[in-house]
Amino acid sequence: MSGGVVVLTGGVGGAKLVLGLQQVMPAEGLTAIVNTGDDFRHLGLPVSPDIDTLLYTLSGKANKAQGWGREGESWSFMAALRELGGEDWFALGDHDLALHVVRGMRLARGDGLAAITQDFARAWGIGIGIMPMSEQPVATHVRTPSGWLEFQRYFVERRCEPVVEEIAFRGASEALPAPGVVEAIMAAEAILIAPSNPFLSVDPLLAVPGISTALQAASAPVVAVSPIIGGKAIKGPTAKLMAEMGLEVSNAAIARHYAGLIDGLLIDAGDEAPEGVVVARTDTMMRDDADKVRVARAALDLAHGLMPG
Ligand code: FO1
Repeated sequence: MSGGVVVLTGGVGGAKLVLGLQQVMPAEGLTAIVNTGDDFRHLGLPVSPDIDTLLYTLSGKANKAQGWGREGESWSFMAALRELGGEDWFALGDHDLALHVVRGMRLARGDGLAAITQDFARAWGIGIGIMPMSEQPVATHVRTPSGWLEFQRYFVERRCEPVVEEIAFRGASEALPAPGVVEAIMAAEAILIAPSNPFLSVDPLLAVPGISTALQAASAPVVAVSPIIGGKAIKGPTAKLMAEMGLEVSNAAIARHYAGLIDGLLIDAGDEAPEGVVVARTDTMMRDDADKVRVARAALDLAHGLMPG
């Protein structure tokens, strides 16, 4: 594809699709635009979980069982931190720590998150484009019965147990798309939305005005991979969140959520097709690499089928 493929992604599920895409198409034709709504400063360090999960996944460094962080991680820093009474609810492995320290140092001297991320990707032999959605801060917060929580406090410290009544992306309306993001969207021949949590990992991207405007103006078909299989979400709080927001946990609800944005929806072979959107089916469960390749191919095929002319 001359115009290339752009994939909007966040979280572990999204990284799996990007890994599949990386195996079925040339690296220079693929650009991942990554959610930064989960980013936060922890112990004075800038942590970008969805960018880091993607870097680890695409470079083969990821702890696959855990979903986040690195394989073969060591925990000396955390042990020393605990001795000193430091906050230990958010686990920073020794190798992971280096990423945050270097990112912090470069941000402090004025480098942009996009350039830093691209340098990390190239240092680890990743050929595809990896772009943060924005270089300005966007912070996902959830409103619970006991008040607003910043995302990592909800997701990690509270293990997603509080009921979510509202979700907000603080800073999104002032945030600009990161350098290259709009150009990649406008030049794309296909735009994919990974099976990430639509409410927590995709919506922050769509909340950046310049990104949603570009997506509406783009000529490329937009295809989403549903995060729901058989009325359940595979990982994370998607299904719980949908139930708490009064949404049925179904592809119809996903299609409604993305209405006006998507032209196609890839759903699991066993699920029924929602109204009003072109669907394709495959086994969308991604366990091993063959699964990821299958789902990536099916998403690209659906996008191809929706291209004009
Ligand atoms: N998730 C956890 O459940 N517990 C952790 O201690 C934890 C630490 C962590 C450190 C770095 C990083 O990049 C991700 C980390 N995550 C942890 C996962 C993270 O909360 C999620 O990957 C995203 O924010 C949601 O997709």
